[in-house]
Amino acid sequence: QAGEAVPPAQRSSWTSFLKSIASVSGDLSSMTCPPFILSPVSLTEFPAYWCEHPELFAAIADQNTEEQRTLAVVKWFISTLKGQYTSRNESMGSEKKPLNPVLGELFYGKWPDINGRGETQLLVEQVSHHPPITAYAIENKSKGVKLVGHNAQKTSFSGGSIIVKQLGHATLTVKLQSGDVAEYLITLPRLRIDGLWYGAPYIELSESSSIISKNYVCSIDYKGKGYFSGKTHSFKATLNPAPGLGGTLGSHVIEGTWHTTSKFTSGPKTGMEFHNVTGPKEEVTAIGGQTSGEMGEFETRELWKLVAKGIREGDFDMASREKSKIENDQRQRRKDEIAVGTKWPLKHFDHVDADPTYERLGKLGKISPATEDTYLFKENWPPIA
Ligand code: CLR
Repeated sequence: QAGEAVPPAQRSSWTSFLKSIASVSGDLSSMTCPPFILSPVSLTEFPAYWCEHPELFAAIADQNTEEQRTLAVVKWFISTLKGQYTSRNESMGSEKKPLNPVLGELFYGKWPDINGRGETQLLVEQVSHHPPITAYAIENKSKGVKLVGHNAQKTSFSGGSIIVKQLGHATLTVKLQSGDVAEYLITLPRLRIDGLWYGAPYIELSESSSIISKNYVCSIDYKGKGYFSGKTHSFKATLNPAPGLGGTLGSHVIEGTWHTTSKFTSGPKTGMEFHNVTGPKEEVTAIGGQTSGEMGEFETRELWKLVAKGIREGDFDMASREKSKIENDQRQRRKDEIAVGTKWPLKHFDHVDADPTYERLGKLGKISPATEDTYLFKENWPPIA
């Protein structure tokens, strides 16, 4: 039945929301939703999903061969998908609409050093509001592993589902003992948000994404119920030596479901387990980026404190009042900037029109578009003045 999972008082507002998304396409972030579907968490916190298995991130540095290192990168990547795409269902009962970050919004965090794996730092900055673009850097300095990326979404509506095309990409770099740096270009899958009719949205991944280095091209295909294995959240990763290479580099195929386990189904390791995320994850510890160790006014949890409180406690009047304050303040800032001819300065990133790494590695995996703009990390970890 339509709106089955929606509180009765919000059903008509849910149906009109569904009607409006069918007609608005492109950017869902600024649409008004009924309260039951609001999440108290801003999108600037989402990059933390990249490292909820810090030991797998660190392990990328501990491999002896390029083949093993590539497998470690793919294993870390696949192991992040459960958090990225199912964790709101687990913690809040369904997918929800995150808070739409303001320009310059910041989020800092870390995962502690346990068992010598080293500390991992996280830094996120909202680098654009219209359209929403989030840039991030994650680094385990003692291991020499770093991920820098940005993402945006383009949404459309099809067959009762929201289709989200992810724009942007990430680059993972590993400092090798030899002094060389291994680079991996990471592209992102397409999302379909199903279950809207019932008011219980959830994500399924579709199409494919890639992980490409100068030695290997890994392409990952995603399917839901009724495809390959008929199981929800299925994937198939195919690793092949980059064009022109071969020799000692082996090929591998891995199949399974990304929210549980997978194994090698072709290649020298056939039959062996590949990834397993049925165990616990490690949530990020948020930290203040100020020299005092406190959170500044643009740091996510400080900025949205009262809105989040309102959503958590069911005080939606307060939530919307506080949200309007933030939005009005933003409008005023943009007006003032226009009046004096300045632009909001980004703290941690520089926008550039082309990314040579993306172009060079993208070519090996024949990914499109052939070129993409990017945000270069200024390497200025907090505390910041
Ligand atoms: C952001 C980047 C992360 C992975 C990720 C997971 C969930 C996605 C989110 C991204 C972007 C925003 C998103 C969200 C799920 C729902 C939400 C698409 C890609 C939209 C804006 C809200 C739709 C509203 C319905 C739930 C009603 O690495």
